[in-house]
Amino acid sequence: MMTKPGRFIVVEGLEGAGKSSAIATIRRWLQQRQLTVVCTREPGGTPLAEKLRTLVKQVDNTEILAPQTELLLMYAARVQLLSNVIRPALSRGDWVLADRHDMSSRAYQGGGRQLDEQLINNLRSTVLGNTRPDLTLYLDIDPAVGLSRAAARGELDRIEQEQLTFFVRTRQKYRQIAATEPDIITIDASQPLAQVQQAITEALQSHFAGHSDD
Ligand code: T5A
Repeated sequence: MMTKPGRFIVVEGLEGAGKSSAIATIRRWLQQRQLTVVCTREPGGTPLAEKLRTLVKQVDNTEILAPQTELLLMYAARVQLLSNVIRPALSRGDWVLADRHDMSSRAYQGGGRQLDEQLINNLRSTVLGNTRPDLTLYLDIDPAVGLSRAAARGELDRIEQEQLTFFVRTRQKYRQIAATEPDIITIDASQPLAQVQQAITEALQSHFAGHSDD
C-alpha cells in the first residue's frame, strides 16, 4: 500500500506574535484527526542546527555577526533540518508543523537586514528544492506590541535587541510576501487569543477540507 505524503504547515510572524500558542492549537487539531505530527523550530531542530541557533541568538560582544553570515547560518540550519527531519517525516506520511521556516529568512534577512533578494533566492532554490509548505499561517502583529509581549517574558536575544525600524521593515516584507502567495493565510494576531485560535481553526478547516478522503 502506498503511503500518503504528509503535509507541511508553517507558522510565521514577528517575536511575540503568538506562534507558540498557534502551534499548540494546530497540534491539537491534527491530533484530534489521528494524524502523526512532527514539530520543528527554526533555526534549530537537529543537534547541529540547535548549535547554530545558539550562535545566531546569543549576544556576543567580541564580534559582530555580519548580516551575510547570519543569512548563511539560517540556511545551514535549514539544510540540516530539511534533510534529517522534515523530508523523512513527509515521506513517512507524517504531518510537519514548523515554528518558522524559509519565510523568516525572506522577512528578517531580506526585509529587516535588506540583503540582496537574488542572493536569498539562490540560497532558497539550492536549499529548499521541491520541499515547500502546503500552508503557512502568518500571524501579523504590530512590532511594538509583539516586542512588548516578548520583553515581558524576560531578557531579549541578539535579534530582539534590534531597533524598532528593523522589525517594521521585517513586517513590511512579511506582508508583501503574504499578499502575493496563495498558500499563505494572514491572521490578525492583535486579537484576543480566543479569536486568534478561532481564525487558525477556520484556516485549517478551509485549507484541508476533506484531507482524510484524498
Ligand atoms: N530568524 C529566524 C531569522 O532572522 N531568520 C530565519 O530564517 C529564522 C528561522 C528566532 C529568531 O531568529 C530569527 C527570528 C527570531 O528573532 P525564536 O525564539 O524562535 O527566535 O522566535 P521568536 O519570534 O523570538 O519567539 P517568541 O517566543 O518571541 O514568539 P512567539 O512564539 O510568537 O510568541 P509566544 O507565543 O511565546 O507569545 C509571546 C507572549 O505573548 C502572549 C503569550 O502568552 C506569551 O506570553 N500572547 C498573547 N497575548 C495577548 N494576546 C494574544 N493574542 C497573544 N498571543 C500570545
